[in-house]
Amino acid sequence: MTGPGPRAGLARAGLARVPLPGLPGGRREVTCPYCFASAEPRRIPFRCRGRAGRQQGCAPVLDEALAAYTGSTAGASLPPVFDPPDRRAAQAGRADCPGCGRPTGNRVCPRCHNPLPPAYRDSPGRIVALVGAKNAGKSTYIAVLLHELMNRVGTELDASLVACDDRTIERYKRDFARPLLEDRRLLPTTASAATSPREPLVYLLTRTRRSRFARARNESLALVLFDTAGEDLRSREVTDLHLRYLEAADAVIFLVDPLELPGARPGLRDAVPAPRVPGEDPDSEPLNVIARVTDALRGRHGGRPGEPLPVPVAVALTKMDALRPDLLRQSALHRTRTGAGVLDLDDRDAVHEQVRALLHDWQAGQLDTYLGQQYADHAFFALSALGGVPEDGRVGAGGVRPHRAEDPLLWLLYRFGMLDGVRPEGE
Ligand SMILES: Nc1nc2c(ncn2[C@@H]2O[C@H](COP(=O)(O)OP(=O)(O)OP(=O)(O)O)[C@@H](O)[C@H]2O)c(=O)[nH]1
Ligand SMILES: [Mg+2]
Ligand SMILES: [Zn+2]
Ligand SMILES: [Zn+2]
Repeated sequence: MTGPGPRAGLARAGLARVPLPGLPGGRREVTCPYCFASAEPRRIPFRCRGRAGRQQGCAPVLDEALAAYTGSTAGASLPPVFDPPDRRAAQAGRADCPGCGRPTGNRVCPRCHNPLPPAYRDSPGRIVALVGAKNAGKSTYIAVLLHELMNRVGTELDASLVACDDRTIERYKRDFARPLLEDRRLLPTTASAATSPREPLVYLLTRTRRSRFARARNESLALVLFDTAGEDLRSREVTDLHLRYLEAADAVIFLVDPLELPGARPGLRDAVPAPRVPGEDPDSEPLNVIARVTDALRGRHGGRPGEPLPVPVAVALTKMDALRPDLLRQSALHRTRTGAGVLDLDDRDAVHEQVRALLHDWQAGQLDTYLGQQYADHAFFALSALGGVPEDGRVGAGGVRPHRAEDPLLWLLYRFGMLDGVRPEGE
């Protein structure tokens, strides 16, 4: 077996709560979740609230910065944007519009003019980069993860997931929820950002934490998901927006399709078709994809090449439903997650070790070794977004039945200090 021994893995997966990475000296700047430009809070512009009911206000004008960002003038006619008149207004988060005199608290990104809601400005925006080779299951995963967070998992965590802008609501419905969850059609291949500009989905996840000794308090996390096209991670010439997205990432979810690992073939159900000849496209091999992402992350974090990056990486095997059931019986991967509203650290360790063992069995231990060298903290997961093998471009007969899809996010919430970890069996 290559890579560190099981104890080292456990220590890493054991995850004592470590100071948060990626925030040297406490980040004062706000990173726009749309264009990933960073802005000093006192320079964040305001947008006039415009006319509302009988209230007088500025008329809408074409917002050129926003139109340039969305690539369309549709929806870009809005009340004007103005800079904070003074430091006090910027701090208070309210200013009187110089055009109409009405007070406003709406703020926008200085570069792309997308809204920066107060909860986003105040709570650390956590940009989660979702990456993986073409066909790894990224788009399907986004559709299912967000649905889980809005429903079952959201209830369990006492958390609400609210879109930060109307375009996120529309796009989630049109591109993810409607085709996959309602019509049960598989999602199309995500087009390259070079041909069709993509926008991140921006949500605010707010958790109410109750404790017996203190008042309940709300904690928010801005969750920014960018559905990258696997195609775009094949070459080093990633688009500018892409690169900024990766550079801005506070955490990475890296999806790996086990069907693409040559060593996993014997472990697949008979009904699963082999997607392609292994080794046919080295650019799409998981190791090469993560290496390109790592290069981009190094761009921001700098440091010496030998130093591990502080960004936590959740590495998840997707499509676990396609594995032979006997491979997973008796295993932590098969059981459903335990613990409600907390992260069960014993379960976490067990899953991490089992996936590691699987990767080594499948001659993909290099991935483990590489991640151990490049990142201070990586954790393995195994999930199924669909819960069954699709047929003829459609979800299987039982519908979408995700298995452990939320696990990587729960771990990240734990790493971000928003979810408690417990060891039910004691130390
Ligand atoms: N068995 C099984 N297959 C899945 C699952 N999720 C995705 N797939 C299959 O993988 C295919 C690709 O999934 P996508 O989500 O489109 O993959 P992607 O990573 O977004 O691919 P690109 O957009 O090309 O980068 C789907 O069409 C399904 O056939 C799953 O949970 N189980
Ligand atoms: Mg896709
Ligand atoms: Zn912006
Ligand atoms: Zn005005």
